[in-house]
Amino acid sequence: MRGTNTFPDVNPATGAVIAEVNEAGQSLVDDAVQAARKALQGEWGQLTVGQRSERLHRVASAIESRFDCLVQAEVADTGKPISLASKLDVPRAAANFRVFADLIKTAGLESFQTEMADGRRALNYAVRMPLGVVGIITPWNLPLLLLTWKVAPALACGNTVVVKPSEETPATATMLAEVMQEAGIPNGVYNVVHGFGPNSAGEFLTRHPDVNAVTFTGESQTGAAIMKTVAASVKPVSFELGGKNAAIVFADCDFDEAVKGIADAVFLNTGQVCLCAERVYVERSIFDRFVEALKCKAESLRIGSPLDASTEMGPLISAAHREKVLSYYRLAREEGAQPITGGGVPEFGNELDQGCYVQPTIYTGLKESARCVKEEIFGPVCHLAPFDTEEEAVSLANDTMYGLAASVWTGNMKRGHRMAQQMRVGITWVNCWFLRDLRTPFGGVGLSGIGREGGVHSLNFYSELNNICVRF
Ligand code: NAD
Ligand code: 6OD
Repeated sequence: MRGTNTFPDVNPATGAVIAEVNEAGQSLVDDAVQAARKALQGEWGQLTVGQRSERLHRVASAIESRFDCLVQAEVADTGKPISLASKLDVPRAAANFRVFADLIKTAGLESFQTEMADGRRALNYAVRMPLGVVGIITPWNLPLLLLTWKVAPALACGNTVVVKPSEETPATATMLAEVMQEAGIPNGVYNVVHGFGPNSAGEFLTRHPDVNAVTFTGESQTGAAIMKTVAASVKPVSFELGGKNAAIVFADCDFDEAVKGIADAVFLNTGQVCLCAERVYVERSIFDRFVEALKCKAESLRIGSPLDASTEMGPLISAAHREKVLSYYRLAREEGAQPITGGGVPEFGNELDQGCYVQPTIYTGLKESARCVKEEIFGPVCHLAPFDTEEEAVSLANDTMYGLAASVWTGNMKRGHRMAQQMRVGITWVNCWFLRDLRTPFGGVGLSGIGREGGVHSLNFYSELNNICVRF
């Protein structure tokens, strides 16, 4: 079946259909994989590392020169505020290419001189080889940022890619193909297929025998399904999955900075960042004051049209996702939560009432075993609970099947390090949140993922190492 079916791309702020998208069937996915394989044998496969690096810088420049178009497309697809797409999503897409363009030229590899009993020696050194064709599957929350986070190191290592962006956000992955052409990336190096997961483009790609590795960002359950699919052909996988992240606030923190930081960590991108904090533990002596201050922040957030430069919070991604988030708002009440603010749907009196908006929401009073404390909601919502000791805070934060990120807020740096080193997660921030250095390892433990990307960790995933041993 070729791409004969289409599906609508909907603007979640208004419910308007922006585009009809071709769903790739098996034969279109076959063609994309074949094009990627062929490109490995062509000009792309002959480029030196320096030449590849230079092309990736050109991709970054082409992204920068299409900045406004990419921002508009990302805003229309996701409903995120234009200020956020302009500050975070599109600049990071360019930065992803620049960082890996530089790193591939400078990252060294280990070498050993081996001494043998007969007095002879051998030199061992490793070289990087591309994996081949990499299948890349990405979610809808930071579409271009998360896609380029994988495409850039994959290309830096000399691979070719077939990407399957989320069915909710097809636009910027498609525009990136034009960017690639403009930047002189040969045809077949970057390929896009659109569609869904099971029995659609996502599954066809991960199952494909000519795909050498799969890198995926999305829900933990989807990761489990993909793992099953790729198991038959023993492909390497890298998984960046869900989270139920904790923030720990000590009484000695810089109070205003912590309130601001936690408000970002809960509400940024309408709570649709895998790193968002949905569980906030606050030292008892400042608990009531902190709850009140966060409530004020939540109630002062400007919710509105993503195209308005002053908007701070847009809609959720889709009607289905809004229903999921609202079902957790209802569940929280059934589970005995005390509502602090929100819990419903804002009213605008204009076309935004057709959009997928929810109120920023805060609860207290849930048991730690409540589903709302255990399950990832992926909306602008958090539960706050008090703690009395460091040990208790560590134990509460780590009591989860996930393990993506944590943040600790304290004025005592010794305590900051001590707490951070006890977090069972891939990333811990102290007195900050989502502060990124792209050279650092990024990933999760438990249900939050397999492997690390970022810096040399990405290079190691997207390449095979061939150790060469020369006796002399
Ligand atoms: P999702 O898992 O529903 O979908 C992600 C992608 O997988 C989409 O492109 C989808 O079409 C595809 N897919 C679904 N089923 C598939 C299958 N069986 N085979 C192949 N492909 C399949 O996730 P989502 O709803 O798009 O994104 C939200 C989730 O992503 C949240 O859980 C969030 O925490 C997680 N996330 C994690 C990170 C991270 O870095 N750890 C980053 C962003 C989002
Ligand atoms: O900053 C990154 O590199 C990254 N992968 C962020 C993921 C955010 C999740 O929604």
